[in-house]
Amino acid sequence: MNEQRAIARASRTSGIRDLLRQYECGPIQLTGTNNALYERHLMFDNVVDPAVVGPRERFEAIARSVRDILSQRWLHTEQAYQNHNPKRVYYLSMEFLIGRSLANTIMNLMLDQAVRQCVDRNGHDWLALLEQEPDAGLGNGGLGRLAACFLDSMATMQLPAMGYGLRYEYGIFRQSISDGWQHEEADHWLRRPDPWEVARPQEQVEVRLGCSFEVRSGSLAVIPGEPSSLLGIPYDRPVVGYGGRTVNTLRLWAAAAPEVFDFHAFSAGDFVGALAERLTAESLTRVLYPDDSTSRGKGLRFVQEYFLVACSLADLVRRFRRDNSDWHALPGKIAIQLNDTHPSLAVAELMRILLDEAHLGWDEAWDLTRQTLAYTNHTLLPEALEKWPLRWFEVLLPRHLDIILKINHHLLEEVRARYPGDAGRAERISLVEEGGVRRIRMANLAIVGSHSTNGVAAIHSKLLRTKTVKDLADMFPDRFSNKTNGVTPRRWIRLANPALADIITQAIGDGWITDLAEMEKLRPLADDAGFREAIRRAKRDAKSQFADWLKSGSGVAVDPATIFDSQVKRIHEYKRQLLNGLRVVVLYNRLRENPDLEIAPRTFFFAGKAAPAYNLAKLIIKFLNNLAGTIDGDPAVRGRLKVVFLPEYCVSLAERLIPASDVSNQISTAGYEASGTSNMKFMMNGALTLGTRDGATIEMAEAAGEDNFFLFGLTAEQVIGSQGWYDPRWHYDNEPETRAALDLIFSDHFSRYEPGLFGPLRDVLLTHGDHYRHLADLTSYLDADQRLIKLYADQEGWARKVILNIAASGRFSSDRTIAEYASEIWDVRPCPVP
Ligand code: 26V
Repeated sequence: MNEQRAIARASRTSGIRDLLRQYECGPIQLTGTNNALYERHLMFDNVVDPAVVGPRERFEAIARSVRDILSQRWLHTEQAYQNHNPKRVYYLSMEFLIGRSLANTIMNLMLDQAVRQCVDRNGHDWLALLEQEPDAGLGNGGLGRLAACFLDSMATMQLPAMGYGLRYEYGIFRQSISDGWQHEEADHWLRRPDPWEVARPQEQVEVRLGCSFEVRSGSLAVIPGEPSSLLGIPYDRPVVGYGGRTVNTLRLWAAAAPEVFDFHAFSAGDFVGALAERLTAESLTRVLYPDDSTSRGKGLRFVQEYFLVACSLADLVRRFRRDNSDWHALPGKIAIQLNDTHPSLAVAELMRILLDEAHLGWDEAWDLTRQTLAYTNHTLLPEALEKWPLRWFEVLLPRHLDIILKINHHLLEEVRARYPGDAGRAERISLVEEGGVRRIRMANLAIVGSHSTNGVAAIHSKLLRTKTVKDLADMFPDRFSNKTNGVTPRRWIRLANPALADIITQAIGDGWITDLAEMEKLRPLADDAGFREAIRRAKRDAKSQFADWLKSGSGVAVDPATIFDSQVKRIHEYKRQLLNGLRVVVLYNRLRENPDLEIAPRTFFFAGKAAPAYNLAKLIIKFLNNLAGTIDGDPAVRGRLKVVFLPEYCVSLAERLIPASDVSNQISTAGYEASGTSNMKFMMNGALTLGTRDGATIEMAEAAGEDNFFLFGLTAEQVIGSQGWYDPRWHYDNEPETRAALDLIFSDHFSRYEPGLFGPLRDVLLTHGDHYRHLADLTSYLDADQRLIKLYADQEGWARKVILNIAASGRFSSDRTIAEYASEIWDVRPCPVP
């Protein structure tokens, strides 16, 4: 922690102002006068007259000007790393959910004041200009957003780190809602030139595959036995640390066909065929897989994962070899973190490089591989644990299969030696799942082939160790640890909620921005009436701003005087948006039964995407939308209850909604949500949590004190223990409010023109055993809700708890998480850029 504090202090002394002094165009000339950076970009990049440009050109010109300012610093950073040759971290991830970059980069460069002044002076609409930037939606949800927060923390803490990912042309699909149903549209976020990326074709790498591909009637077909190769073209994006001293790199790979033109096919008249090959190669990185729980049958996804691994390892080994002649130095110079099993082919690829290219012996290669790699698990859902058919390895990666089978051979020998006669254990630990289709278990490969395996919250790490991969944890207990997730306070407080950030800074100084533990200093201010009023005012303003934005963009009117109660995340049965829906139906029933009931008026916000093939999740979206429609149309509850399903949940929407929320719903079935990270963002922004004892919510409640949380429901042990006997019918038969809510839904009250529409919900909740325990938790959810509403009536008491929550949120900064990875897994230290 001391180290983290020192880093924090160092990065606060602004390096960027020195830089600007060196740079010919200081901040004042960023826009405005002749010859300023901005106008030069408009003139020379876009060839437009600055007097008549639209907002998109303005956005591009400002972004390019900002990039100019940081580019020198970006070069210096890489030079410092080359000069000092420190141990570096490489974060391999199939997803980086970055969102927008302009305002965040300007903030981290500490140029916000200067840019705002210039923009205002020119009479431009800053907010409209920011809206021109598309979200870089290169991820599905928590796992991808965590990777983006980690990059921010690593750069802020001046760690020599780099992210590696894929340059998807299409990010997570765009969601629209029509007649209550989700529709997916392609997110062509790169349609316009992206001002942040720098293509580096001179650093391309070649990836060899054991087969070829062709496009047959729209899908990719494999031609076995015909080896082929692909090119990986790197596109670099700057990652500016807070204070602007370090600018790290996120390197995204795009696939391309090798430049060898098939002259044979060409001269045989197959010009189109030869070009089609190019298109086939390029299609590999075309699109992000939008299903975050299963990869079954997705051959293209398997090739994508190998492509990421092969390109990144080739690149980082090339960099390592430039400065180090001895392969044995590898783990002293490089730490590779695998973000879930998605890049876990790295185990076999690094072995291949060390065996076939470095010509090391097996034992040496194995040692170096294990010491270099570390793996993070992000889910215990069995359907999300990757297992790839062995047949795919045979066709595409035969050498990797040899290596994996040899690793397995050694592993099973060790198991048999340590546990003689325990065939069941050997079968469970094996890297190969036998049965109809033989598959490689990627989590087992990642655990066996690395020196560290971690979960992302205490409860998750414990369940991982004691349940999901118990046999491996028994065998290698020292490899397992916990690293509770965190989020960056730069984007999630300072950028998203500047009014709150200013109030906090006025009270305790600005040290919290890079050392969130300082939030503790707010604790005594819970008893300060003036501070409580300031906090309340910030929330009121954020709510009004959100309401204005919603009204102007979509026409939907919400009342900022109502309690804003939010649940925003991917739609999944285990996250239980349906439980939240049932709560709303119960509250609605109470008002229908007793129209004079005094209740605090409330607005319930839902947002989130369903995987395109997850029909039940899509039906849940439809249900929530119908609930919204019916409640809107019912004069009995008008002005007292409102439900809003916000379409197209993304980083930018989270930045608007979270600061405006009073209540955060974190209500997964205990034991299923690995950590959650929106829970932390809500806490920092002064929302109180209604939640189950799951994921990091448990640690958040511990930090704030359980009386400052609204916890309810079964614990993970109780969920596991209820497996033999749980019967949702009991709740239906014995709880009048539960029964009335379900009866209302199944009477088609919310589906008047679509009778029977919600039959599948009845099946899930009553007929098929309610796997996720909705009915078991509904009454205690309502009790917790009641307690929360009671507190809301006492505005001073509410503000007190809000402050105590913000004060306790320090532990949930991704800086703390990264400090733990750096010292306990990576053994890397900051490398300050002079
Ligand atoms: C899995 C798959 C399966 C193959 C097809 C594509 C795909 C894409 C993503 C995933 C990952 C799902 C795991 C995940 O996102 N876990 C979330 O990680 C967060 C960060 O650690 C954590 O806060 C959430 O609780 C956890 O659900």
